Amino acid sequence: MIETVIDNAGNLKQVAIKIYEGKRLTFEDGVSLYKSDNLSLLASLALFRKNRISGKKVFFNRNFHIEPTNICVFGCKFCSYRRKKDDRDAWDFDIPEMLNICERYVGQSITEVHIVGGVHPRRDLHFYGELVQKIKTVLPDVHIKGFTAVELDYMIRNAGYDIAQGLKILKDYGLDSIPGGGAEIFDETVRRKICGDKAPSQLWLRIHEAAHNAGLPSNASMLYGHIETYEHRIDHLERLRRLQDKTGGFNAFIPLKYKNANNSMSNIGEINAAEVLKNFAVCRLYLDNIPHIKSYWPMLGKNTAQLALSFGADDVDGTIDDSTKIYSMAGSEETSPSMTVSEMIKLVSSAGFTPVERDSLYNEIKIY
Ligand code: V47
Ligand code: SF4
Repeated sequence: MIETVIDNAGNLKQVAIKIYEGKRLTFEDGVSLYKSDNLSLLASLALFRKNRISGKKVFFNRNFHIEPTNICVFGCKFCSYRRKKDDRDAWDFDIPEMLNICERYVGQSITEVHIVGGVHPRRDLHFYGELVQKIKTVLPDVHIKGFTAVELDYMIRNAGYDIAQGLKILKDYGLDSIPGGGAEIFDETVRRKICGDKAPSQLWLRIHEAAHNAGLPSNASMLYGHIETYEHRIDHLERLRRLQDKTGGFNAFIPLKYKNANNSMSNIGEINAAEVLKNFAVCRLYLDNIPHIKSYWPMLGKNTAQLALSFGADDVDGTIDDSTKIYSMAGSEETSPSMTVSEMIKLVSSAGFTPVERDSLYNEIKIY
C-alpha cells in the first residue's frame, strides 16, 4: 500500500522514499512537504511514520489546569489573555485559592496538574515552589507539569538564581516536568515582531536543555498560522530536532494554531483546516525524534483535533474539566473545554484508533 503511495507521490517521490526508508528529512524536504497541496499523500506519509512509532494507539490523560494569574509583564501581540493589574477581568490567585481548586479533584483519579499563566511582576520561584509543594499535600500522586520557559526565566531571575540552580530548586519542591509553551516561533525577526520583549529563542532552548539535564522532561510547541513562512516553521522544527538529538528530553510536540480573537494581531485571519492538518503531517514527519505529537482539542475544537489523528497526531491531551481560559479568550469554539473519559475514548475510537490512557510520561495506564 505504501508502495502505491510512493509511486503516486509525483514531485515528492524522493521525499516519500526517504520516509519509507526511515531516513531523516532535510530542511528543503520539509519546505517541499509544506508547499504540497496533496493532503491525502501527506496524511498517508504521516500515518506511516506514526504507525512505526505508536501503532494504532492514541493517548489521553486525566488532567486539569491551574492558571495562577493573567497579569503579565510582557505584551505578546497574539495574546488575548493578558491583563493589567487593575483591569476588571484580571485575576491573581493566592496559594490557598489554588489549593481549593485542587481539593475539588481529590479521589477523582486525576494524574496531572498543568500550571501555566501570565508572568506576574512580583511572584518568584519560591512562591511557585511552595504552590507545587502544597499541591502534593492535597493530591500526593499527581504529576505537576508547570511553567513555560518564559515564566521560568522570569521567576528564577526574580529570585536571584541561575537557570540550573532555579530548576533544581523547583524540582526539589516537587515539579515533575515543563510544558511546551512560550516557544512561539524561534526565527528572531518574526519573534521580535510578535513577542519581542520576552525570553528570546536561544534562552527558551537553553532552559529546556537545562531542564532535561536536571532530569525534568518537557514538551515543545510552535505558534503558527500568523506572519511566519513555511521556512520559519521548518527552522523552528529544525532547532527542536537538534536539541532533542542532544538531550532526548522532549516527550511531545504541540502545534498551536494562532487564534485571532481579542488581541493586537486580530487583523490577521486564521488559517483553514487543510493548513492545520498539513502542518500536523509535516511536524510528524520532520520531528523524527520526538515521540508524540499532540492534537490539543481545547484550542483546535474537538472535530479538527480528531481529524489530526489521521495526519500523524497520537495524543489528544486530557479531560481538562473547564480549567483553562487561554484559548476561549482567543476565540476557540470550545468555550468551556471539558471532556469525560468516555467522550475521550469515543473521540479516539471513532476515528479508527485505539484509546490509551497514559500518565504524564506516557506510561500506559489502560488500553480501551
Ligand atoms: O506559549 C497564546 C499559546 C501557549 C494564543 O505542554 C496561543 O502539554 C494560539 O503552554 N492563539 C501556552 N495560541 C500554552 C501551553 C500549552 C498548551 C497545551 C499543552 C501544553 C503542553 C502546553 O499558548 C503560549 C502561546 O504559544 N497562545 N495565545 C493564541 N491567540
Ligand atoms: Fe504574557 Fe504569556 Fe500572554 Fe505573552 S503569551 S503576554 S508571556 S501571558
